[in-house]
Amino acid sequence: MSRTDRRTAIRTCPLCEAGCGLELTLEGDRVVRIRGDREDVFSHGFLCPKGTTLGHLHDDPDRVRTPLVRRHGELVPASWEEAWAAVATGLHGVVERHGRTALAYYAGNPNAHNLGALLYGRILGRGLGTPNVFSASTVDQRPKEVSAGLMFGHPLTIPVPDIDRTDYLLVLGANPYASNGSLATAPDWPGRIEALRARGGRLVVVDPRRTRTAEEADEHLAIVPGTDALLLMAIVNVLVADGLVDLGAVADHVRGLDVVADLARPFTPEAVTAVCGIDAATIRRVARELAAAPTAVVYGRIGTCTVTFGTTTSWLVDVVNILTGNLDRPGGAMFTTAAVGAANTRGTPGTGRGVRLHRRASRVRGAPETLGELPVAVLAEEIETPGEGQVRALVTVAGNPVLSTPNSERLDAALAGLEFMVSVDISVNETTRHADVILPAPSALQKSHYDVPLLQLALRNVANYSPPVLPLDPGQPDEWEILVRLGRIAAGDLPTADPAAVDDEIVRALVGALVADETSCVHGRDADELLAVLAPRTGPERLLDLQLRTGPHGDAFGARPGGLSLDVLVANPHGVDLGPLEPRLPGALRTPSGMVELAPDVLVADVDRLRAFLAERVAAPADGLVLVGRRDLRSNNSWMHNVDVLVKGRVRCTVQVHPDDASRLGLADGGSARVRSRVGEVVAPVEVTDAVRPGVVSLPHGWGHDRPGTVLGVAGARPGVSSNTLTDEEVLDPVSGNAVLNAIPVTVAPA
Ligand SMILES: Nc1nc2c(c(=O)[nH]1)N[C@H]1C(S)=C(S)[C@@H](COP(=O)(O)OP(=O)(O)OC[C@H]3O[C@@H](n4cnc5c(=O)[nH]c(N)nc54)[C@H](O)[C@@H]3O)O[C@H]1N2
Ligand SMILES: Nc1nc2c(c(=O)[nH]1)N[C@H]1C(S)=C(S)[C@@H](COP(=O)(O)OP(=O)(O)OC[C@H]3O[C@@H](n4cnc5c(=O)[nH]c(N)nc54)[C@H](O)[C@@H]3O)O[C@H]1N2
Ligand code: SF4
Ligand SMILES: [Mo]
Repeated sequence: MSRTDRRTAIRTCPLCEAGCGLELTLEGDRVVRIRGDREDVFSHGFLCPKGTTLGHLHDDPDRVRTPLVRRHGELVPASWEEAWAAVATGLHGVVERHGRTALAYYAGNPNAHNLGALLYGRILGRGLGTPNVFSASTVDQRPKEVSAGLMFGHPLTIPVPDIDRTDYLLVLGANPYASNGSLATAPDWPGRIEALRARGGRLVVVDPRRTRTAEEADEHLAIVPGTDALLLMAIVNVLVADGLVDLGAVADHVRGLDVVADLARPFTPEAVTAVCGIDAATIRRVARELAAAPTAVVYGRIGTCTVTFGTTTSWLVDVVNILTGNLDRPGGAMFTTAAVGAANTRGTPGTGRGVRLHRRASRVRGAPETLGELPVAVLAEEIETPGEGQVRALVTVAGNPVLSTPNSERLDAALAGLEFMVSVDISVNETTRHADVILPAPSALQKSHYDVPLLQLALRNVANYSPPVLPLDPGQPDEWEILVRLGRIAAGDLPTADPAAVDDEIVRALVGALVADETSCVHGRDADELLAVLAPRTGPERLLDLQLRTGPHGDAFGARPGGLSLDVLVANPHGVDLGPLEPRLPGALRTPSGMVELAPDVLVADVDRLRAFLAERVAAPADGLVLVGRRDLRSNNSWMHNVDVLVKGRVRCTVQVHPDDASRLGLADGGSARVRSRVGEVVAPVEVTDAVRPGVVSLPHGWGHDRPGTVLGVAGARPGVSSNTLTDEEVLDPVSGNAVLNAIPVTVAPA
């Protein structure tokens, strides 16, 4: 191929929440180079090693390119017609035999980065019509969504740390040097942290491991896993006791301060110190530093969510931000004004319906519903346990729960007992090997992109659209078309259900609702006139254009000249910068009271459990080992281990053990250890390192690629073990139903 066939494409990376701009060089349909897009308005050329592998993912010979249908026990290639017919037979059969409650749905993490799934996933959910809805959210951020929903009125109204302007950043349970940040969208967290330190700001990291982020910090507090709620309560206690509470500009919009002050009273630094492993003087000092800094912000992530006090900890993060006057001000915790999709930019500013929780419970264990879903930790028992409502068929979309959910061996076995399973995915992996039909999604390069949810949590107001880089393969439906047709078939339609017709109905209904909505910028306009403006676009592009135009930065279909539309984004492939975050209270609130709820009842009630936990731990100090997770820059949950350039080199799936523990247990660096928990055991290579706190061992998740029936040549050669063989499905954060994936009691011995 000659150089004249070379072309450049600009595209946002869909692999993690950072959303870096990429510049791809292609020869024909082959990607020959990927660099950071220096002109991207947000990432300015930053990228990580994963971002350079979109071409590898596309070219991966193991990527599923034609539908696979199970015949005589084997998954074999089939035509789309055959696959859809098999889906219809499978789903309709289960519904006829057992009713709709026998269906279940699991949506995995890449849905959050997938425009088609974001805009049309609801059609699938509605079509299935089952209460058994599960997602990766309940092994991840559900506690934060619940606490934010209760405090601010919507689960995605999550305040984000304004790290570009803050003077003091307290990070708990996050390692953005590996993860590139989460629920706080910004490319180049490392660069932003270095800029914070260069301007004289202070970084304090709370983590049982001395992570890369902790190494960059002014101070690292190696906390005992699972005890962050106690640490934060003690900080609240000091703020109150020392008279340091100052709500600042938001004071008139906050209620419940007295309740919180009261709740924190027993949690003095002296009371919690032995349990958290952080000395009382340090806790006092950090509390005072937070109050004294010109601006400061507390930020917590996975290590504060996937623990038994996940929701309470997530709540306390924002309580501290509020008590120190840092909510809704530059340098503190702020609310994004997203161009698309944000509930806090629709309806009546300052008030709304809020969130309701625990409206129903799971059939077998009675675990709580939150935000329309059940905890994925109950999925296996719902499949195994006979009776009315037993799950007999499962639909997975972009998920690998066999590696990503607690006691995954139990789920692995349960999936084998389903009557029917269909997966929309790109691989035959640990989960999809159980499917009766695999419907292949196009590769990321064949799809358009807009980060609908993640740009609602961006540290700057930006909008960035990417068209597909490569065309779809002949006969290959787009991912949104797959989801819509699957949804219609699940609802009872023929296998030939037409996604385009459903798409037309959706857009007509949305436009109709907008022109009827008194709070919308197109209220009273003629629906047909707006539909004519959106034509001839269809699919995700049309819906995105509609949302852009009617969003807070939109052109309101001509009424606000200069505003956003999809044409504007297409003309600006490096993104549109809409400026720094600005104070948004009280307008961003959607609580029924119109106030920030500092002391929501369900969280106040959970403090009893925290008090009991403290008393129990003081009376009987925990002395065994506990397991925590970790992430690596070159790995992405469970699904990028088939990319050779990422997994080559040193083995990353090791169990990290502190030297004191290693010598006590007779473990040698490079040797092998058997790690056991209540639910299972694994044997993994030992890495002796003082980066973990004594008493803590660490194993990353997403590995364990040696199961029969998977088609992952590279990953299978370096399988590693799954940490979720050890995590316990019976322990949940009772408020959010989130799984507990950290602070798992284990024993470790030489293998
Ligand atoms: N022990 C422990 N467990 C954890 C965590 C932890 O920290 N510790 N972290 C948790 C977190 S935060 C998360 S988000 C979950 C993730 O849990 P999951 O979402 O269940 O797992 P992933 O590994 O993200 O798997 C993604 C799946 O999507 C497929 N895929 C990739 N791209 C596409 C696409 O474009 N379309 C379609 N249809 N499919 C695609 C992949 O092949 C893979 O099967 O894991 C959780 N599990
Ligand atoms: N390279 C890479 N990037 C990713 C991902 C990936 O798999 N690889 N996954 C993406 C996803 S889905 C997500 S959700 C984000 C997650 O983003 P982060 O939350 O930044 O993820 P981790 O790197 O797992 O950091 C969690 C930290 O919590 C610590 N920890 C464990 N238990 C506790 C505890 O009880 N208390 C405290 N204070 N700390 C604790 C762990 O030691 C670990 O350092 O990353 C995203 N980005
Ligand atoms: S940091 Fe995330 S978004 Fe940026 S290149 Fe890496 S994987 Fe892609
Ligand atoms: Mo996640």
